[in-house]
Amino acid sequence: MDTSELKAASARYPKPPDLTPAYGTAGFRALADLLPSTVFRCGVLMVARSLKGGGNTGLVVTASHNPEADNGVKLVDPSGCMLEQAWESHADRLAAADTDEVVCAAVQELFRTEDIPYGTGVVMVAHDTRPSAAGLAAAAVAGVIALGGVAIPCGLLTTPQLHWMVRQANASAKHDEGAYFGALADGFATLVGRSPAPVQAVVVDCANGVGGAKLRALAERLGPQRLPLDVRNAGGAACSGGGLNDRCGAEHVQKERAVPIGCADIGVGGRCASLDGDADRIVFWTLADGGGMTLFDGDRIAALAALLVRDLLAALPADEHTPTVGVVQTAYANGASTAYLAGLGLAVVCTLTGVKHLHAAAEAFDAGIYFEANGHGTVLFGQRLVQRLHELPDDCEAARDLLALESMVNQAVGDALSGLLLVEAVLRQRGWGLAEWGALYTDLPSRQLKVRVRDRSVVRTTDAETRTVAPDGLQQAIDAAVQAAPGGRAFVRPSGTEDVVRVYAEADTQPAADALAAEVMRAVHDLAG
Ligand code: NG1
Ligand code: ZN
Repeated sequence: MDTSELKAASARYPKPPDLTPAYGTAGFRALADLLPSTVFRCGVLMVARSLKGGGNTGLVVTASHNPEADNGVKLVDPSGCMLEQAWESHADRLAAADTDEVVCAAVQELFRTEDIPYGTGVVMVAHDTRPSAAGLAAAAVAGVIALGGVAIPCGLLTTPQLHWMVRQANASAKHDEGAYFGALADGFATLVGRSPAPVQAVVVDCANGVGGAKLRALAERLGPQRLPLDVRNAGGAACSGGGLNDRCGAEHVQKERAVPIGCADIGVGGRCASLDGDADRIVFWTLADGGGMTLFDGDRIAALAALLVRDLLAALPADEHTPTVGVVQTAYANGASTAYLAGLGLAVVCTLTGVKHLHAAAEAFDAGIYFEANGHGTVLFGQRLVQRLHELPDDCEAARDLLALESMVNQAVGDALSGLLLVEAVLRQRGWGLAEWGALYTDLPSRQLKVRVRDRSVVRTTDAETRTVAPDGLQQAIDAAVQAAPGGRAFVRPSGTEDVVRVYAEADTQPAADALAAEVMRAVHDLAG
């Protein structure tokens, strides 16, 4: 393999000497200024992945819910899903190479160990709205070209749009943005039928990110008669004082339970939703009498999706194979939601944090519903079920609705725009408002905190991240704090996207959950700080 071109191109994207990037929960993230070498090398990697997988791959420059000064890169496999986990170590090795020679050697080694055929790999490259994004996307393109690949520049897209496009492209299906909006809007139209649109618009806070412009385009496609939307914090000129993810967006609302900026005029009972910076997460919220916020998180979206899927599958004609349905959560799922889903008679599975883990577990079912509490998730339909739905007669309404759902809900990855339509469709079909949705179950009071420590990797976990095995004494301290809290549950884990250790606590009352979280935070400070 002649690596002279790669070496010369790599020299234009030198790695900062002290930087050892690590592939985290969803790719690489760091301050944007540190990232050109990492993103260039990811461009190189995704050419190799394309050659190995025999289809287009994708790369999107984004740091999702992180602050505007950060950036990152998320990598898309030929299936449209996130990069195969076995390749994360290849990504780490390339990103950490200290010299251009080591970059070339790592690439040669990759081709050898993975037995990759030589050829022309194709990588679709997109980016979010961060000021650093276009420059970093150019670094990715340079990486693709340096390994003889073809880069397809896709410009400004949400992360789930790029995943969807890669999946469609490799299925030789229409994969332009118009086809994406059409799939979502047509699926929604079928699911809601001719039922009248609500009078009150849904207020959507777009975190001043890429979701703003994309939601506007979707709203136009849907038409106000189908779903009236009031788009806020859309970025650009419509930006209401804050920058990307600054005091707004899904992360802010879910973790801080605080009303986003730009939404101060929302009255009691208004139906609101917040997306994150790259529009792969959505949570709903409203203001209660007395001003407090009521949050409808990913767990609650999963509950709605589960009801819909369960009822539609039950309405199909009997078949010798009864489709399996499962719901996948993480340890951050509220305990009350887990109990509710289990009470519906559905299989409930708990995986590690990060949608790559949830997605893989959901694929084991004919219909697999997965949502992280933070609002990242989707509903997956297995091949066997989709084929059966297509074979059923046209007048089978349940099959028609399930196929509409499969088209509306992104099959590649969690998608905030799909999530918005999913919630609206289920509420509309059932004639429910937020009150009925909220009455499905009562959340256990919970609290999430972040702790800054010198080296978060000293915290190591087991049992789907619910227990720590290091540092010494931490789990005993957590156990003691949990014992003392009525109805208590708590765990800690190092974040894979931020330089923090996350603390989660649940208890019978909010003060008890707050106190438990504070106690666990102190233990992390004392033993891991
Ligand atoms: P980390 O920072 O590893 O906890 C966060 C979310 C994940 C996932 C990723 C990717 C929480 C507690 N964690 O990961 O669920 O969404 O970001 O964006 O919300
Ligand atoms: Zn995101």
